Amino acid sequence: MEQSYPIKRIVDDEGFFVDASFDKQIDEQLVQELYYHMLRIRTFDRKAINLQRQGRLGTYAPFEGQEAAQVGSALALNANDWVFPTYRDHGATITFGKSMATTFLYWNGRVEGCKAPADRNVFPPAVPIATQLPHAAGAAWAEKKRGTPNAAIAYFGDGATSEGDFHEGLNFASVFKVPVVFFNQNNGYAISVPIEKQMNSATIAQKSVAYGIPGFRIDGNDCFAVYFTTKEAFDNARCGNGPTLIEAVTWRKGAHTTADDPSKYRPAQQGKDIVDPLTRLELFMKNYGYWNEEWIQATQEKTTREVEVAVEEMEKFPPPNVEDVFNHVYAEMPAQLAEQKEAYLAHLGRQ
Ligand SMILES: Cc1ncc(C[n+]2csc(CCOP(=O)(O)OP(=O)(O)O)c2C)c(N)n1
Ligand SMILES: [Mg+2]
Repeated sequence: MEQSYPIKRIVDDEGFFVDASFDKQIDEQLVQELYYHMLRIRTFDRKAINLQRQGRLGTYAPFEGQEAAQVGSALALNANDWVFPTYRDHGATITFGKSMATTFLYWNGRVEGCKAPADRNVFPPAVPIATQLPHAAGAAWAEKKRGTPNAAIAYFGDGATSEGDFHEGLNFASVFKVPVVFFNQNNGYAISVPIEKQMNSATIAQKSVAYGIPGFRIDGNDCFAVYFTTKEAFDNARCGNGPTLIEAVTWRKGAHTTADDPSKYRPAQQGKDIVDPLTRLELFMKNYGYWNEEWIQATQEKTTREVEVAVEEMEKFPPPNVEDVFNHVYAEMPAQLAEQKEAYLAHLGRQ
């Protein structure tokens, strides 16, 4: 099966075309868009880790290493599509249009951080693994019934394929031929569990056969392979051809979250041979005449500034109302909870 699903690449580790037929579809605008967004979310990601270490942000799930998978897929969407992310896909949601300040708020435990921008359909990150797959199938079904050209994307990890919701989402979507793209980021691990202990099949892409839908296995660190494959899947979805399963093979460079220590379960050398997705795009830019030192410099300054402004915005946000923890659990507050609320407020000296 690994032979039936070889990893598709457009550009190799040295930044040279494997498939030069794509040359005609790649222009400066696309290259710069991919680079800008990948650098932007990397800057966000590294800043978030620093903020967490300084006690200015809660527990955070980093995505360094997965920038090409997240940006390449998000740039293939239309503004009216639906995005169903996990807790690791804020690179994709920021690229799609969720603000960085709102995303920081989410990682500070603020309910306001779950809010989608007015002009984008972005669900809050799904923490319960794979629950967003049936949601995405449902949203896509609704769009199909309404007769719109809109589609949905469900982001999920390798570990999510072991959940019942994976089957339910793919089965429903394929039976009803709904416009949804199941975008898997196979980053090798589900917390400390390596993929080979997670499943018995050689690839995730081959699971598409069971649902009678197209499946692609791509190099998730090749932003062009991700972008063009996701675009093709969306074109198909919009034409009424139903769902696609994409397995983007990538690598989580860092920890599962800031509360995790991967040195406890990952061999030190593992993943060291994988060329960083941004480095790969830089090599491509140098090889094919897209490298422009001035533009790179300006983009670095711009993204650094954007992240700084977002941090300021997050830190200026009014403090949370502690009563919210109690107020929004039940329509009518049970006596026991009312008692706990009263005791807590008294503890804070507020009663
Ligand atoms: C239903 C459910 N079971 C268990 C967990 C605990 N959990 C949190 S993240 C995670 C691993 C998920 O791995 P994967 O799907 O590969 O995504 P990744 O974190 O690698 O992006 C688990 C098991 C959970 N959040 N939800
Ligand atoms: Mg994983």
